[in-house]
Amino acid sequence: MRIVAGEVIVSSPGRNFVTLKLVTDDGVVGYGDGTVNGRERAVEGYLQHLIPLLIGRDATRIEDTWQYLYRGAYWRRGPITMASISAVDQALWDISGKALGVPVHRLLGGTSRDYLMTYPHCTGMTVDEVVDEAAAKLEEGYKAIRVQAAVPGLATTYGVHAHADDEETGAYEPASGALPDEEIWDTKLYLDFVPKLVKRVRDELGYGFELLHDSHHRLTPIEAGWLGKQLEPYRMFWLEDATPAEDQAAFRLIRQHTTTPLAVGEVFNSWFDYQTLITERLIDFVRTPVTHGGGITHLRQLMGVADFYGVRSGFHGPSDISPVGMAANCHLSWSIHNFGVQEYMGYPEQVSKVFTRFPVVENGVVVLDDTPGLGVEIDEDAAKRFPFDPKYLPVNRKTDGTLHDW
Ligand code: KDG
Ligand code: MG
Repeated sequence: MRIVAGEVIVSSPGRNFVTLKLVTDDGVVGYGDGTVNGRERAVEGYLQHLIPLLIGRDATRIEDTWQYLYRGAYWRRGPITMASISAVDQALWDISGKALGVPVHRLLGGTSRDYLMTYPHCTGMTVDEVVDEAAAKLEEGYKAIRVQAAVPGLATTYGVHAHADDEETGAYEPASGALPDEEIWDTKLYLDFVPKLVKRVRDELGYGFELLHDSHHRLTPIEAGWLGKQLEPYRMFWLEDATPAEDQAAFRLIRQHTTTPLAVGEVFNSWFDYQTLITERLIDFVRTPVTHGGGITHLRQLMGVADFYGVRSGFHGPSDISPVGMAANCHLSWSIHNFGVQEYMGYPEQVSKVFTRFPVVENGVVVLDDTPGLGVEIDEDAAKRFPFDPKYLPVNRKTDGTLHDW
C-alpha cells in the first residue's frame, strides 16, 4: 500500500486547524493534526517539505517513516518539526487502521480501561461563578475539573472568559488579523488568590472529584514551591505548568518544597524535554499531546519510559488541538497502562461542520469508538468554506511593563 498523494488542509471553523491528508494507491485516506496555535503557516510550510518524501513510500511502515523523517532531516526536535512529523504519523496510523478495519487503539494493544476520565475548564469572573460552573460539571458526571478564576485586581486572567459562552466560541482570543492582546500580570495578586479559590471549591463541593489548576508558566521555582505547599490540604490532582517549562532543573527546587503533584509539557515535543524531569522523578504527569509530540509513535515510546517512573498521562486537549489530534490522544490513552486523565476543553459549534465525526464526551468520560482508524471524518468541501483566519495568542507584561511569560 503506497502513498500516492498528500495535501495540507488549513481551515478555520471557529479555530485554525492544520490537517494533513494522505492518500494511498488503494484509495485509503488518512488524516493527521499538525496545528500549532498562532504558527499554523509554519507547519503548513514544513509539511510541504515532507509530502514529496512520502510519495511512493509503503504506508504501513510507520516506524521506518518516523525515523526517516526525524533522523533524515538532520535538524531535530522543535514544535514545528515535531508537529509536522506527528501529522504524518497520525495519518499513517489512521491509514493502517482503516486498511485493516480496526480502530487505532487495537493496533496499539487494545484498551487498558473501561473509560477515559476527562476534565473540562471551569472558569468565572468570580469565585462564586467558578463554584457554580464546577457544580454543574460535576452534576453532568465529570470526575475531574480544572478551576481558574479572574484574579481580583487584574483586568484579564489566563483561561478566564469574560462571558459564560466564550469557551464555546473561543472568543477570548484576539480578533482576526490583530496583533496579540497585551495582558497585565501581578504574581502577588495571583499567589494571594489561588489558595482561596481552591479552598472555596473544596469547602463547597467536597473531595469526591479530582481538582486541577494551571499556573501557565508564570511563577519562579520558589513561588511555585510556596503555592504547591498552600494547596496541599486540598489534595490537588495536579498543579500545571508552575514555572516556564523549558527549565527542567527548576523542578528540583519545586519538588523539595511540595507534595502537590506536578504536570508539565504542553509546550514540549520530545523525550529529551522530559529526560531529567522523568528520570529524576520531578513530575507526575506528561502534558504533551500527540499533535505536538512527534505523533503516536514517539509519544507512545515516551509514555512507556514514563511508566517505569510512575509518571502518568494528561495529554493537552484544548480547542486548538484539532478533533483529529484529540482522537489520536484518545487512542493512545485507551491503550497505555499509565493513563492519568484527558483534557477535553470542547469545541466551537462550527468545528463539527468540518469534522463531522470525532470522539465525544458523555457523563464526563470519552465514549469508546471502534470506528476503523482514528475514527474522524472530515467534510473537505465544508473546510473550504472556513478559510485560515490569522490570530495570535496574547502576550503578558508585569505591571511595570516588563514582558512576562503568558
Ligand atoms: O494554544 C495555547 C493553549 O492551548 C493553552 O494556553 C491552553 O494551557 C492550556 C491548557 O492547559 O489547556
Ligand atoms: Mg495548560
